[in-house]
Amino acid sequence: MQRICVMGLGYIGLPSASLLAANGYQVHGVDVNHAVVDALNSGDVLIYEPSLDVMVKSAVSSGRLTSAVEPAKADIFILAVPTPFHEGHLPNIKYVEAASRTIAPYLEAGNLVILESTSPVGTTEKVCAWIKEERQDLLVPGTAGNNGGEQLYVAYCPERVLPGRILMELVSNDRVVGGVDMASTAKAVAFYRSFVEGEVCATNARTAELVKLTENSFRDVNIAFANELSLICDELNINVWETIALANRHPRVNILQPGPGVGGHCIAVDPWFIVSSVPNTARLIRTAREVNDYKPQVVMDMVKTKLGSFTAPVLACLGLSFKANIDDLRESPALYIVETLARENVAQMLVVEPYVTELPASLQDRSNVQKRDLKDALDMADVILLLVDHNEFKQVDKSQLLGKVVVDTRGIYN
Ligand code: SAJ
Repeated sequence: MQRICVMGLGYIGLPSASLLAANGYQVHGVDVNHAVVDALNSGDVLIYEPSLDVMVKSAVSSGRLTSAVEPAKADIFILAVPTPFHEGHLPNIKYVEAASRTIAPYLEAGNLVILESTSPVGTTEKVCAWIKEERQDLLVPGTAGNNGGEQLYVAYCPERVLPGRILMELVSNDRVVGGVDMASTAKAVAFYRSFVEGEVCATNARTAELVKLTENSFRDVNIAFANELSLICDELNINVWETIALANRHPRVNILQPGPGVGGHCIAVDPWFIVSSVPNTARLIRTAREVNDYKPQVVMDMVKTKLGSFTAPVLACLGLSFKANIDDLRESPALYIVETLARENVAQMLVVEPYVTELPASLQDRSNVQKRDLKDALDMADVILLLVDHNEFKQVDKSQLLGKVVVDTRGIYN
């Protein structure tokens, strides 16, 4: 039975580890966070993703998934650690470096190392260099001083799954696999073909790295177009939702939806990895980021104008997560807007977020902020700010909005 060591048990590492265990691999998951490891060893999961808890429980109880804070010897090592950015939008790959150096003592000739974390172009080559620094005795592709014998294989294969559909998309999506040399590509392609139903496409590591960044930058640029259009429509006093719906009737036009800004840990981050590599060339990609990052300010200005006509206004804020029907608050423009308005004390604020049991710490101690259920908040509000298009909010009866001022950033009440 082939052994796999997965470094990082977050939104990608953990679903991948449990899926691989279900596919007959012996999987050892590693996380620096003791709480994550302890929870897993008792079959518990600390993040929410549909069906993940069931899959993890079955993998742990079958003995095919173990976890610890230290790696173990394996045939395949998968690095699925975070790649955030530093101040100034510069990529921070220190967790990839730490994971590469941590696995180095466990590596043997013939092993395959796969980087799955979204990374700037050239990172997989750096993984090779870091491993070589730790293990002069290993034949590492792309590094000098190799002394013959069987080599290590190193490849990049980005994850491209959508939160909320991760387990399904890990199997059904096509994958792009790029090795640092052809032997590594071939070995990694064979591995993904063992459990992926989509097509597994072979390329080199640098292309695979750029493909991932390109996908999310493409989406960011397209959302920026919709967000800019919403500003244009506001200025011209035209309904943006109607404009988009009508323009999309053209057979070759498919405009995305404007919103309060772009959130999540991917689309709001990854385009900067391209900009930081080629700052003078990636002008459209940079501008799209700026347009999307500016949108929360526009929403806040609009809300403050509406609140201005009330003496002691009550503001209902619907949604905190970064997108519909999930509990993920990372880089959420909705959360940023609510936090900023609360700090500026613009109104008595009633926050509705059906996907979290408690308000985040940044809002908990504020005397002007309370968590409420949807009906109460709608009844009590003077102004309603719709930030996330959760299904619960879409089902609101329009009669509940009568007499209220509504700022709808997602176009569900128009
Ligand atoms: N958004 C809009 N308007 C739209 C679509 C999205 O404002 O028309 C906003 C959302 O509200 C959210 C943000 O964009 O704040 C991002 O949401 P998303 O659904 O576009 O994407 P993510 O971040 O959940 O997942 C993306 C996916 N990438 C692409 O679709 C190209 C996913 O496939 C990737 O695996 C994931 O990033 C990742 O991990 O990189």
